[in-house]
Amino acid sequence: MIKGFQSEKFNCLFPTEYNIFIEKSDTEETRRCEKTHRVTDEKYILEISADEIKILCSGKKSAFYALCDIKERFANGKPQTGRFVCSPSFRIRGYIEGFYGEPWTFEKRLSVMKLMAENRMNTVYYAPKDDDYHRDLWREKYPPDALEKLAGLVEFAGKNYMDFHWCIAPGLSIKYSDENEFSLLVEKTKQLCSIGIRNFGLLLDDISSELVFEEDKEKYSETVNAHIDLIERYYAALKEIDAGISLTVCPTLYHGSGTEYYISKLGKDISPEINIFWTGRDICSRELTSFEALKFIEGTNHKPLYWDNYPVNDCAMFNEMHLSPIINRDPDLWKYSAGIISNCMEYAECSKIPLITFADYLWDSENYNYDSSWKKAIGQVIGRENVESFMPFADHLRTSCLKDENSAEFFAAVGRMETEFRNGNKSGLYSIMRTLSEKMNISRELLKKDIPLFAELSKWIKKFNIACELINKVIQLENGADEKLLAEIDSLAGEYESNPARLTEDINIRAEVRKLAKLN
Ligand code: LTM
Repeated sequence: MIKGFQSEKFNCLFPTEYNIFIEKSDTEETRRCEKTHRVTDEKYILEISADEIKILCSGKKSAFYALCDIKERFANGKPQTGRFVCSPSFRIRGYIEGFYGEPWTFEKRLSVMKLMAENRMNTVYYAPKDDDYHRDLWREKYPPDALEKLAGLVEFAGKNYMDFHWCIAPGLSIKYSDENEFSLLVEKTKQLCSIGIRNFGLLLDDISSELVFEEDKEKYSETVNAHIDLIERYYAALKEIDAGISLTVCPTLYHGSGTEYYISKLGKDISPEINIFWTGRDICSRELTSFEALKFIEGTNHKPLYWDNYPVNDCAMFNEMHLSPIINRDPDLWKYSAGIISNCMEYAECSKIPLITFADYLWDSENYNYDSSWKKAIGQVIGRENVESFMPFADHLRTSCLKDENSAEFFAAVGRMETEFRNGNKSGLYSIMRTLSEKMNISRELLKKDIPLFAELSKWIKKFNIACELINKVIQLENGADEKLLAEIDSLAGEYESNPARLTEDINIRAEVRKLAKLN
């Protein structure tokens, strides 16, 4: 047990055995990042000895990051001693509430933002598809109570060193050539400016790629011309409100190579400072490579700002739970992109796990280890003491655009059982099955705990519970396969198969049971 003082701001215990000093120094040493050739206010240096930690940093943001880093080092016991120079790989590191489905509550938003800031993300985009005032009712101003909530988010973001970007998506109904429509867009934007927002997004994704109104066809002839005109006029209007305002756009074609006609023309014709969202080769991209980023730059004269559609699980993916760590993003991608913004799931607690791994990758992409980052992330969300027990369940929540195969640990055990089966070693086979079942049942017990993550996972937990009961029954086959037992197994298999939540799928339960019954 480490003696210490509780820090409310960091929600952790800083051990009193250590003296922690912060030295403010705004010099080349604390501001220049050698790797990225950037001058940054996010760099810090830690000098850790057996009883003392000295933080060298240029300001409050880097001091905050340093303390968050120290908190994590203490979570692993006594921190390693030495001098650590820490600075980020990617400049823009963040997430977007950009999914279809129930938008997060205010409390969930604060909770995700706090945790992501502590993991050194610096950006949050607000763009829930089902916030009516963001998309369907884009012309209408927020009612006072909703505006007050947004103001609360903006203030919280500022206190946590996060840049808050508010996005508007008028593309479902806007008449591009109508001046009155443009005035409504600017008026709405001014409402958001009034609560301190200085970063905006203009999202034109998931709309018709053809012009709808005759007046627009006449004026612009091609969709891309209407979009360039809207983006440039909007950017000019923003700059008139405040020269410091930033703009990000999401084009209608937001995936591919970046050399297609629409995106290439759009990129080359809009101001170079405007960030362009890009999801990569596909809508949900298995990989993001530096080569592809270079192609995008060649096509558009912009570095892509990745809207990374992981862990989002909306629309056709709604039965999948995307808990895996982020993988397959090139280690040197920071050189060729403006940053990465991860699109979240409507499940805020669940999103935290992959988001923390994104944060780790974005901070130090060359040294990112997805497995250790994943375990750390799970520990931060459910408590380190619960990580091991959670794993047999988490093993089944890994199918996504990143990888097809689920249940790696489970299938490794099945593989070992098959070997025993081929060798006719019945007791060896059942011994492996019992170990597997014990682990699954430990997970099952853990999942009964009152932890917010588990409430969100109820749909998948229900199915996992059936799997646990199923394996508990299958184990009984060791003592003989009577009709009653076989019928019970059959009924549980039916229940399991008809449950649409995605867990382990590629297993023919009945065929496996028939094989086992023959062993007797
Ligand atoms: O990806 C983009 C730019 N737009 C939408 C997202 O809002 C949605 O969450 C994802 C995943 O379904 N796909 C999209 O096309």
